[in-house]
Amino acid sequence: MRKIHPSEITPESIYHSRRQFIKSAGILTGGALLLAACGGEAPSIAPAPTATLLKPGPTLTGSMDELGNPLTPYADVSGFNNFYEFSLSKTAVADLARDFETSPWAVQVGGLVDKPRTFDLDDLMRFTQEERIYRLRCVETWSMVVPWTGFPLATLLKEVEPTSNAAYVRFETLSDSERMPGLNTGGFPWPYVEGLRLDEAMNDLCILATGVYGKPLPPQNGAPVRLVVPWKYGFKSIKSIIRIDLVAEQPTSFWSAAAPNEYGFYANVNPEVPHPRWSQAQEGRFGESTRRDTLLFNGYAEEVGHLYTGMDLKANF
Ligand SMILES: Nc1nc2c(c(=O)[nH]1)N[C@H]1C(S)=C(S)[C@@H](COP(=O)(O)O)O[C@H]1N2
Ligand SMILES: [Mo]
Repeated sequence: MRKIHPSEITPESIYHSRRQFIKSAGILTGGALLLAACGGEAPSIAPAPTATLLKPGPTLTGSMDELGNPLTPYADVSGFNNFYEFSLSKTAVADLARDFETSPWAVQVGGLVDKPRTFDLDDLMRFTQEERIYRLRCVETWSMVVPWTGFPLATLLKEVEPTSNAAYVRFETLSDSERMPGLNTGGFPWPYVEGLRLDEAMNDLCILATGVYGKPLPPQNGAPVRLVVPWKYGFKSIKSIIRIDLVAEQPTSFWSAAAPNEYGFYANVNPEVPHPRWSQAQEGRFGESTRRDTLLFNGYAEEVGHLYTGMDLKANF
């Protein structure tokens, strides 16, 4: 597989991929002005200032996912972001988050565990970091292919030794209105929280990401550490985590609390379970001008399908 040299991602290619995206976004949303939970504002036509986009580092090794899909350019991955703690505008997040201080950082892990522990950044970086190229599918129907670096969540959970009555994992994002201007946006159930069933959390595909494109995560992508659950809609992949608790009962999540009729706990990517405002049958991949069919579990059915045997996926949306 061929390496992407940093010089290949020039301002010109940024410009072209953006134009291509704007074209496909027009198809996606029908020029929509739907004010959507989980974003849904019409994409801004103005490109983000390229000076704020970090350059990819030299350690990226892969160039496509296991299905042969090329990586979404770094400029898009780091320039088009849902991170409501900073802004509801996807193209404004990178700039607003640029000076977000992520060191020192602490992730407190506790609840129903035998060995509660606080992990600082060095602790997290001591886990063997690996590259995982995953499809990222937002419930708004856009998708990307992203090369993360990180480690399986399971390796961290094993260290704290969940007790036998731990059945779910609850995650929480930092909530500091001095540093995150979007927290002043009223009407949302801050802090951003998420949850997984313990067996989902232990699945090898589920990672804590500390990097993207072979370099540390930029703030807009959830620095210094965020969850990535590639078979679920993007909103499950909670950013900038400060707390992880093992719990007995199914926890709530930010979007379920905000709009329970629209966002369920499971949020598995499924072409046959429409969102009230978006059919999920198809999706728009960044850089592509025609829509493609959505894959069950975002194409990871072989790895995670067994977690849902016998479950009604429409009722448990
Ligand atoms: N704390 C927090 N995590 C979050 C969000 C958010 O607003 N706040 N947005 C989610 C949504 S809707 C998506 S699609 C992904 C986007 O991740 P990306 O910006 O790295 O592509 O982050 C998810 N994690
Ligand atoms: Mo999303």
